[in-house]
Amino acid sequence: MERRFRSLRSSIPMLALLALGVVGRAMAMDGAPGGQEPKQIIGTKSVLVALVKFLDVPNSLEPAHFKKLIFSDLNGYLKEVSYGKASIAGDVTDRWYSLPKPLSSYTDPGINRGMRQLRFLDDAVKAIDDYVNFTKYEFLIFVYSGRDFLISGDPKDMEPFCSRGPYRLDTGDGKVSVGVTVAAEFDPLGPFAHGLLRNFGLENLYVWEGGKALDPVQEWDPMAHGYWAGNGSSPVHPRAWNKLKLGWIGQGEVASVEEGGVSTLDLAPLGGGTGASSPKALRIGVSKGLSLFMEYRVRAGFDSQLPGEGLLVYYVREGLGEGYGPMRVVDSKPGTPTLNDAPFLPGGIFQNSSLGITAFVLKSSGSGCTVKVDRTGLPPMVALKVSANVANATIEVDGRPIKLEGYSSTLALPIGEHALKADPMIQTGSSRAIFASWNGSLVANPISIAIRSDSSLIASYRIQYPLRIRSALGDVSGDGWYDEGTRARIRAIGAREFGNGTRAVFSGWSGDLSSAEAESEILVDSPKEVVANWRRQYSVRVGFSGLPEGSRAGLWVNGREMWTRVPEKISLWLDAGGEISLAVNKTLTADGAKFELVRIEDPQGRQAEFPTEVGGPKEFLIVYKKASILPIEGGPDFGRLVESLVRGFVEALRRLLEKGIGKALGAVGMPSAP
Ligand SMILES: [Ca+2]
Ligand SMILES: [Ca+2]
Repeated sequence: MERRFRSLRSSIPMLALLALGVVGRAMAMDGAPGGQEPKQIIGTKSVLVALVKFLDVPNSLEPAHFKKLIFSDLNGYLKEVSYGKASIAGDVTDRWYSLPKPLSSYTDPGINRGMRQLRFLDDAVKAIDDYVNFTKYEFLIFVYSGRDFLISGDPKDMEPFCSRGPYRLDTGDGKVSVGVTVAAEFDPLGPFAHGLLRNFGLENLYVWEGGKALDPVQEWDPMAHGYWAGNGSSPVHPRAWNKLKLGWIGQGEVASVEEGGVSTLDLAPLGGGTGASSPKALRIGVSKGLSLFMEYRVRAGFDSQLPGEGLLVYYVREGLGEGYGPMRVVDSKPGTPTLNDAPFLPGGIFQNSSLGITAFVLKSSGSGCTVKVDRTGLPPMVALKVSANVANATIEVDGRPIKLEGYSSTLALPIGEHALKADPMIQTGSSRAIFASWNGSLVANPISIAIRSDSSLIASYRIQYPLRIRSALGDVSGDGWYDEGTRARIRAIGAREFGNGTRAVFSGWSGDLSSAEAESEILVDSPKEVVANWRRQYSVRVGFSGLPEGSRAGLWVNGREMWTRVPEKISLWLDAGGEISLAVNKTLTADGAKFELVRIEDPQGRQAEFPTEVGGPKEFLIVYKKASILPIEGGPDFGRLVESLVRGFVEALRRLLEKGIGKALGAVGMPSAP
């Protein structure tokens, strides 16, 4: 429906001046320029709602509907937009009164529009005159049965109209001067509001140019398309210029800025009710008859169906007269065809360099808008707030270093391109900060930005903390700087040999981390220091001599036997300073022969003894020699005896052999002598 209203409304053709007042009855009905300038509308105005039906169009709605629509809804609208200064009261006729002719008599295209309207008015007045005392009312609202041509688009339907200011009517009660609104039975609130405001003297804001109706205001005033907001259910507020004329805004509620001056001021929402203490508009008298207005519009109350919100800027040229476009809205986004996005939002700049006026919208909220107006005519300056998430950062602006006061500083810069460079790194006590981005997303540094309005830039830094790893012996990795909150991986090489029979073995982390794992994680949420702990160990190497290659040789270490195959050595690492018990077998058997321990030697071949405490790297050679006879149980003395007995026996046999009994001896299988 909204679209249809729009297209119908904006296609209304230019119509001839209404020819009603041939003598002293100058009147302009809706759609035709003319009429009287408004007077102040303060207090309660008397209104008659007269219901009239065409001969051939029965009514559908009852008087009660209009009692609510006019004296509740329209009255509510009036009270809101006038901040309680104006209201209406009055009557609705007790029933529908019949017009003498059918609908077509009032829509006949063969008769000019003005004459049709006059015919309707005359017939309507006559239809109710016997029942109504016209002198009681300042405003007449005639409601005709059926539909509104502006909504239906059907040329058989009648089009509403209204007078600008009061209109003189001849009645049975004499001549009366009343505002006249004519609207359709099914019309929503909007057309009634529009009609009454025009009765108050406000002018239509369409511009008639080249035979076409242009709309330089669109949705932003009920005297333009704004009375159709919400499909006509929520006509918007008249703009401050109109409210000034009706006395709803006082001159004291309108701010101004002198030529050459700069001023920052708050504006209350135009529809914000009576409580707001800030000015409701800003008016700059530019030249005789030409003013620049600024007002703040938000979607609230009857402005709830506005197409947008923000600071509305418009020019008003007084005295142009209706139909010549006294009011022109400045489109903040001229790249889009409608004025729906016309208001300026925070960060937006209105500029008219030929008038030397610049306005910056600094901020806005539901309760107000802060605007800085500069009439110096100088190149406009804007405020740039530079912040950092670390204290006392230095930011270079156009090559000039600016040390921030704490976390932020505000600079005044001319509108245009500026280069900013943040310190790549800031050292702060035990931590440091690394530049990350501007405003959380732009990583370039330096950065070049176009600043058109008061802006802010935040340099974001990543905080880093040191992780120090102390290690007296072995190798470690992971020492360095980490982003705050990182889980750092640290690692100790399990063991490190020094090449001299000494090595270090990792035994765990201490300090800010307690762990036995050589590879560990630590949360870096502050400076951290970790100590890698190590045990020193010495190598003990034990070799064997005098034993056949491949034979098994053992070493007893703390009561447990380790063994090797000759000539491989036994090699072990022992904790420095520890007690140790080492031993070797006194006798061994290899290849069926017995070997007995001769002595323990050091690498220099000197007699040595096993240590009882690990005081350094050691190397030993265990010297065995082959025993002359098989081992016999019973002790070394007995053994030696047996050995000597065997030796004697063998010697005797050798002698016998030499005498020719060798074969017999070979069969015995005796071992050969060493
Ligand atoms: Ca009468
Ligand atoms: Ca636009």
